[in-house]
Amino acid sequence: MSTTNAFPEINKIQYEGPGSDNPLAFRWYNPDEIVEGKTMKEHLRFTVCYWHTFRGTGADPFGSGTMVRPWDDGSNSVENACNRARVAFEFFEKLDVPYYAFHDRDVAPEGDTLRESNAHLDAVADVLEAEQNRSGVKLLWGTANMFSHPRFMHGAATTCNLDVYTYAAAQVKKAMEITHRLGGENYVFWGGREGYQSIYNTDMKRELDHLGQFFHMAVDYAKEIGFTGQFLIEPKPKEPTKHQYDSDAAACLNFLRAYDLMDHFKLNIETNHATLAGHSMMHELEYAGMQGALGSIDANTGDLLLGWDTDQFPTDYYLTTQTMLVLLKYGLAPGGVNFDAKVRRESFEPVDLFYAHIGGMDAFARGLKIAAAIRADKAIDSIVTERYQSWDSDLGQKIENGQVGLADLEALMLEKGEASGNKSGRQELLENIVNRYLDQT
Ligand code: XUL
Ligand code: CO
Repeated sequence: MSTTNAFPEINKIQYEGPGSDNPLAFRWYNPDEIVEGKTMKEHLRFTVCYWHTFRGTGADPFGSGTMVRPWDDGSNSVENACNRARVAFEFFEKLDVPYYAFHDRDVAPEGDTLRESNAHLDAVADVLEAEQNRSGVKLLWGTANMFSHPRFMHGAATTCNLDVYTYAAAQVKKAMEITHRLGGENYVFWGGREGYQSIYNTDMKRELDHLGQFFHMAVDYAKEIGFTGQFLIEPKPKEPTKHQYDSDAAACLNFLRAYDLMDHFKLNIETNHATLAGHSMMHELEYAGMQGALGSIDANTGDLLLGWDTDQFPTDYYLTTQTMLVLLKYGLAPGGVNFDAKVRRESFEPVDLFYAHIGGMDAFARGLKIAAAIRADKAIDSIVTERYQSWDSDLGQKIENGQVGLADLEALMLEKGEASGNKSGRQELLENIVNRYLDQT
């Protein structure tokens, strides 16, 4: 039994099947249903993100907050933070999600000094720990917010101000300790202010060297305290700075290789960040996955007509099917599907938080089923295999194994005179196949 009663009208959300018209029931997410040998719950590892769901106010650049949250007294007190944390666990349990994720400054208020902020975090962590033990809900990941406070105007690990760098290091140390204490399965770095606005005032090489050192210090400290969770970097191309260093999966992996960090980090891929980078979610997932670096996802979506990070809840079956096709291929654990998404400013009532998450969870469950059906029939794979068939030949294998050079290939083509004909890419057929599985699953 939860220790609060913030949502008295809402009982635990149950699976009722696709025919249900109950808006407070799952139509597709059936936690114990087996797909590809594992339960949906094990595949999807749904996570509620604390910052949007419990700290989002609905404020935007044109107006103040709109959200009605009867349990929140609006103060910055530790007491309010502790009460809010208890309400959050009532929400997690009613929604039947196994995980949550937070930034240090979402769960506990910033104090006047670092020491005071740490004490606030310790106090709220006591509540989080007790609530985790009571409910069985676990921590997917923790992270440090090093972008909201004005001290981070020039960055945190890439700042020109050594004192701010030192502060950031201390803050990450503490956030890692708390994540470790709460059994967090991952630890995330999103470099909110790690980037620059103008190269005129920026020593890019020096900033990136500092960032590399920062991550090495984090790796060393994890070893020191016995934290074995997965480190994750979350790519994002713009907002807030014009040039974010971790702009997409490729940029992050290049950075990790250059600074000898590949063994310690994977990526947390977010849909709206992928699209802001001019990529699709599927591209970013595949790019990370093929290099063994797919760690976790932040599930949301942007808006076709707005060019910014709108962080909407994902409801599009094509998007979730595409995402699950890649996640089933590479696996997700110890990562999860974290709803880094916020209800719209106009959806200000507590019940909207339930509708939003139920819709996102159902969309992912349906995407999982459709992707599994496509994979079972090899409906896409068989066409891809066929497309690359020429590479299965003796020559193709020799090239892939590095056994031939340009002169060998020249000799072969001089002999042959012209390349043999191409085969169709069959894109339209593949799109029709995906539609058929959408219809039938
Ligand atoms: C910002 C964003 C962050 C990270 C965690 O766009 O996605 O909330 O997920 O710092
Ligand atoms: Co995110």
